[in-house]
Amino acid sequence: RPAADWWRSAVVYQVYPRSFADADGDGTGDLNGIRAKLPYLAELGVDALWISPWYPSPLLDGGYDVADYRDINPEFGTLADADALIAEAHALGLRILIDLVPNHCSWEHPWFKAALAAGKGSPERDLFWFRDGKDGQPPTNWPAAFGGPAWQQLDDGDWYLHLFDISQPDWNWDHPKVIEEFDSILRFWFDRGVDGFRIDVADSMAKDAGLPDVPLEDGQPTREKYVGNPFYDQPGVHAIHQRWRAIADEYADTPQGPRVFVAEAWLSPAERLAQYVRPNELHSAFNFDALRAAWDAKELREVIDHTTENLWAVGAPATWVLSNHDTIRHRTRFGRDKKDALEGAGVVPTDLALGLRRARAAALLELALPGGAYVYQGDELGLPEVEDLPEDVLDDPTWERSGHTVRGRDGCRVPIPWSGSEPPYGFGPGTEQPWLPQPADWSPLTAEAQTDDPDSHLNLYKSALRIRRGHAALGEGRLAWDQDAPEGILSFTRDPGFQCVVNLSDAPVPLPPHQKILLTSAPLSAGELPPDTTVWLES
Ligand code: TEU
Repeated sequence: RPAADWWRSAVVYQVYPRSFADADGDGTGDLNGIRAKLPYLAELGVDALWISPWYPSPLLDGGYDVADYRDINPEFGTLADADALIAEAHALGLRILIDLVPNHCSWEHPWFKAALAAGKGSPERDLFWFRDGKDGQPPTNWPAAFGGPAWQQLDDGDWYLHLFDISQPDWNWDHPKVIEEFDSILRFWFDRGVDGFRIDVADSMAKDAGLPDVPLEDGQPTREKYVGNPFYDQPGVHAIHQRWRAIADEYADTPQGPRVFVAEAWLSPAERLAQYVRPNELHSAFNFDALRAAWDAKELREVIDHTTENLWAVGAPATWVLSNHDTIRHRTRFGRDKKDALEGAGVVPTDLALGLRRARAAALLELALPGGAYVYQGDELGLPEVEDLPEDVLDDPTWERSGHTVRGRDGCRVPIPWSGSEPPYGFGPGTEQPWLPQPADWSPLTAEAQTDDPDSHLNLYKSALRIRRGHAALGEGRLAWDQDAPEGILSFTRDPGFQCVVNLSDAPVPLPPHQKILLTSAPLSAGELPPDTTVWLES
């Protein structure tokens, strides 16, 4: 496939560095841990890695609170380790995307510290959103994503805006110095060889400077991203993306090939998301509608059609996601009742065997759809959400900020089990205590335990990725639905000669006419496709 287009169909593996692999034995994953696992990822068959933030950070939001955009968190390694990682990945044919967090920084960022020190009315404060309150109340009624108001008051009376944690002050993107700083950060990493960026909360940088309140819902400020929301999806955000695209395009004609962006924007419907991937803006955007969809044929088909129609209309590929570091792992979601799928940890009944069966079927669906796909670390091992983490280890700020009503996102961030029969499951050669405890019953889920089992989840991913690479019909392209498929069945063909059938009903269905079975997510019975099973056919 032409290198210039690699991102249109890439399978990208998300690494959450803190929890991936620990080379130095301190219990926290690191860059040298990732380097040691590059051969594993090459063998798995993915095209690229997206590495969640690796910058110096107090880790109050797992690194999405950046204190220095041009260095590596000493807990994770050094710039020299990053250079080596990039070079070694490239040598194995793996591209590297890193995370850009442009909406906010950490309160430990030197420019925020300078703004605090410089005091009310200082030019240093203009780089952020410092305002007077209204009658002792915050300047607006905006809610923070993790709970509480989006404004924090200082002793000198000023309030500063933080759409996320209080430790994450929002940058003022109306200020030229902020704009220029991020131009320079992009060039810094492009010059070091990264292939692109995942843009954190790509719909949030521009704010309505008139600072209007948001509407109330049941007496509380709404958290909805409604059209006209003063801090999400503001028209001004597109000029920023166009500027970044122009910078990426300066690198397009180098032997390394194009540098690319993927937008993280939890924006629905797909008409709104499509604005972010117009030809002079970002290259692709996570499609979270599919992640939020239930295990339901009708709903999934609607999401697939709606997404592809809107993205293709602007020439962008679709980009499928099942899990990431912010959501309940999909094995767990699919093992729950539809209405409870995205509920918090530990509160609803879950059938993990059913969840695993559906996770297998979902993997083959995701990898057969047109466009690119993301695999979150541990998806390939079939890891479930860890729902019973003791309260005293919970680290995600949503736990604290919600007044302990939300258990938070730690359960999908538990360190990866690589080998062995007990924690820390080879998380690192010298690791004694991983930063989050791993369950006692994960030994069958380790990469080592799954390597030699031909029916393992890991080997299903490997087979699917191998077939996907070699098959002309897979990756970028179009699909045609089988309009006669019975209710509960998703069936589509892709040219040349490929068919994918997913049974989301609770009864077996006959297989359509075919030449050869390429892959199934579970054994077939007498020529029939059992419930919660996907098959790839040569048609
Ligand atoms: O997430 C942005 C986001 O809007 C949500 O997924 C968010 O995690 C959720 O509303 C919390 O309940 C991105 C990152 O992926 C996330 O890890 C960061 O915490 C967040 O931005 C702030 O940088």
